[in-house]
Amino acid sequence: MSRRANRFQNSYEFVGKALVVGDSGAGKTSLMLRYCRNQFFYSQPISVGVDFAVKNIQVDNKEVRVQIWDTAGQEKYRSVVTGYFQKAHGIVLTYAVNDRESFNSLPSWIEEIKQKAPEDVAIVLVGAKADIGEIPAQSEPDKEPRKISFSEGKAFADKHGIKFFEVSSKDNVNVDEVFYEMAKKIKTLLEEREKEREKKDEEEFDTLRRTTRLFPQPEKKGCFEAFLGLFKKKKAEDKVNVHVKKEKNEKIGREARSRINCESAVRTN
Ligand SMILES: Nc1nc2c(ncn2[C@@H]2O[C@H](COP(=O)(O)OP(=O)(O)OP(=O)(O)O)[C@@H](O)[C@H]2O)c(=O)[nH]1
Ligand SMILES: [Mg+2]
Repeated sequence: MSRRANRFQNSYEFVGKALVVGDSGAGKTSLMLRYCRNQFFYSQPISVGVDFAVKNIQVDNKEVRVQIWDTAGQEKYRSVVTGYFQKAHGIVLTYAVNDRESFNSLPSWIEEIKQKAPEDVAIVLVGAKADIGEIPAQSEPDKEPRKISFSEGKAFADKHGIKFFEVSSKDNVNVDEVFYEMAKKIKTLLEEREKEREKKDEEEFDTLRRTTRLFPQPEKKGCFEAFLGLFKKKKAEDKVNVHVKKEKNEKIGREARSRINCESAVRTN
């Protein structure tokens, strides 16, 4: 997933996976739908599994292809959802500003992320439904009023050293900003990993060079560099092939999940 892919004829240069997580009803699906399809539904069905959309996001003149995974927030899906953490490059942790319980759950989400996601995973905290005020709007009289202030959300984010946005999927406020920030963080993370990988490849090549007479010695400059280049290219191609295969499998999985989603329950609140 984390390969630069432009040299293999794709337009994007970085590929990453961002999960949108948080309690049920926090506004995850609405956030993704607003961002990916510019849609909003007052009555959004409860998610029953995991679904994803893909967006190419331009960061510093580079294309970052982000797979955005919308997860189910209900407790019964928790272990399925956290099972995806290991492969995540980014996590959009979501609570609703009018739902204290979803805010109180944040420490346990952070704990799970620490335990199951990669150490360098990028996290963005989102306070969703920012359009809801202390007095519910006339159009949504059944909605709980706002319970968590901006400063309370910000204090939590600062304490954990993560970036914070209040967003409204309904009014399309700060939605693009969340995913742009995520793409930026994913790009940095992938660049760091790429550097790390190149260093390892060179070390591996060096070990091979020292242990076999087939490889040229560094004194033979041009020849040595050509061999090192070929070695790196082969390793990169191997990884891209794995990536292409994975995307294919994920597409098949997505079609199956879409069928399941058609049977999803309708929210009752
Ligand atoms: N006023 C307002 N309502 C919102 C906003 N975002 C989501 N909602 C509403 O909140 C409810 C829950 O939103 P969802 O996006 O389904 O929440 P979810 O986090 O995906 O929930 P699960 O799928 O159960 O995990 C829906 O009725 C949405 O219409 C928002 O920005 N403003
Ligand atoms: Mg949902």
